[in-house]
Amino acid sequence: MKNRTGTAGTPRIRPRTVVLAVAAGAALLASTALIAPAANAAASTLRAAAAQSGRYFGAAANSFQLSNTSFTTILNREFNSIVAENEMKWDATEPQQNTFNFTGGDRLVAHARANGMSVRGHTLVWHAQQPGWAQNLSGSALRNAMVNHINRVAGHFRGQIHSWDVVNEAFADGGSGGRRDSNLQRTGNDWIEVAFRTARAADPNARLCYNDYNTDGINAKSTGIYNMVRDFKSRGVPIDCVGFQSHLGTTLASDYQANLQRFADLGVDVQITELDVAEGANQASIYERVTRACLAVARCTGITTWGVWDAASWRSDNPLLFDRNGNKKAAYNSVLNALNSVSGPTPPPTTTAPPPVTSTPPPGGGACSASVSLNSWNGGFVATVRVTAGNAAIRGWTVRIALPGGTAVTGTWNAQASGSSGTVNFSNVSYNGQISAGGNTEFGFQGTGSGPSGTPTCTAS
Ligand code: 9MR
Repeated sequence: MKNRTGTAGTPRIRPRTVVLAVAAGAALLASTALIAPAANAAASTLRAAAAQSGRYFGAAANSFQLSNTSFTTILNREFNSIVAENEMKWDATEPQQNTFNFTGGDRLVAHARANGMSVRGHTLVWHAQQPGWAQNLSGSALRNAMVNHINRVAGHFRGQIHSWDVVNEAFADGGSGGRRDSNLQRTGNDWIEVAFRTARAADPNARLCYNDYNTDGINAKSTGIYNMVRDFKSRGVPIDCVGFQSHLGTTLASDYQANLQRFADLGVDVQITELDVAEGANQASIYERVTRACLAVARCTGITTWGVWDAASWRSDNPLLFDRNGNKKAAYNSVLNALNSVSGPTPPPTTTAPPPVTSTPPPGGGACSASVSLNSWNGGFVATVRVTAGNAAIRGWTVRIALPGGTAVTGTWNAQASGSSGTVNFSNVSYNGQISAGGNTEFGFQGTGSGPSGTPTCTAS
């Protein structure tokens, strides 16, 4: 019997001791809190078991739950990733246009940092849970508001998010394989790629994911998303991962794993992002099959359940791993055993840390150059500017860009702008002035009107 129920930190009994204990009789065995017969002992928590193959195991949470110590005891012991169930959504973070509220999200991030957890960001843009003011916008006003929202929210959490759900649920259900109609979709089919490019500039170290449901096998909807990801990869649109929400019923598609694999084969990570499974006879086995599918796909980097315990689920059918009293369910054991028994391929390392800070500034006097890549639509644009150092390291830079008449800069990230129209100087901010010889950094700005067309000049200090 390989089942172990001890907690981390409890002294392990070596195999030989177990043999002696068995010889001493069942009474002694029954009173032994922890039995760890294998030298290569399996992990006793979800987070430790997932970490054996370099994966994370996460849960959705709300900041108010952090005041409940029964809740945090389980959260901290079992999970090493957290996602805000609601508090990083558009309605929560920007209740009035350009007025931001990060209270709940900040609290969750602080809890994660204090407890060795990474953070999934959910979600920058979604047709649902928009604040009322955004629901009433359309066209370029909505597009600009979306870009501003991404800049401000991803900028606020910059360097602290492992993966962002940049766009959530943009594809239609049913057999069309096409986009869902929404106010965002009506701003133009390129809204998704604009969102990804904007997010990349706002937080260059976050993995950028597309996230959706009813994608739990090879079907029309998942194929529509697959085609979008393939197109993005071929055109250099920055996408790093696809989230499979996996809100599951009483059956699981036989090609669940094959579907994950075909996305991974496009060169993106895949993540199980909102897992919950209907209660009933199949609950434990479906949880197990999903876990094994992730472990079998090298680029499946982690699993998140949509909540910790049944009491807090958005569903009423007890779909999580812990019951309403916080007890481990059969489904918990099936996931833990699956994580422990499969030594799946290790996912590639993902970059989560902010870039290292050089302690000694390089000597000044080097040269730099700048190039602009533009994403435009009728009435607005997002410009991403790459600043590249010459043969010597530089310690600061200013990029001078001439804007056409009628164009106004409405937002800048990773740089300080001297003005908003005419010829504008964009200078480095505290963390991106130093560039090593031949290295580069990026900043961006958005605006109304048409974007710059001339070649920018770059001056190094
Ligand atoms: O669980 C979330 C629930 O508390 C919210 O009321 C609801 C609307 O914002 O969103 C739920 O989470 C959803 C997630 O954000 C996106 N995928 C589907 C999830 C369940 O509805």
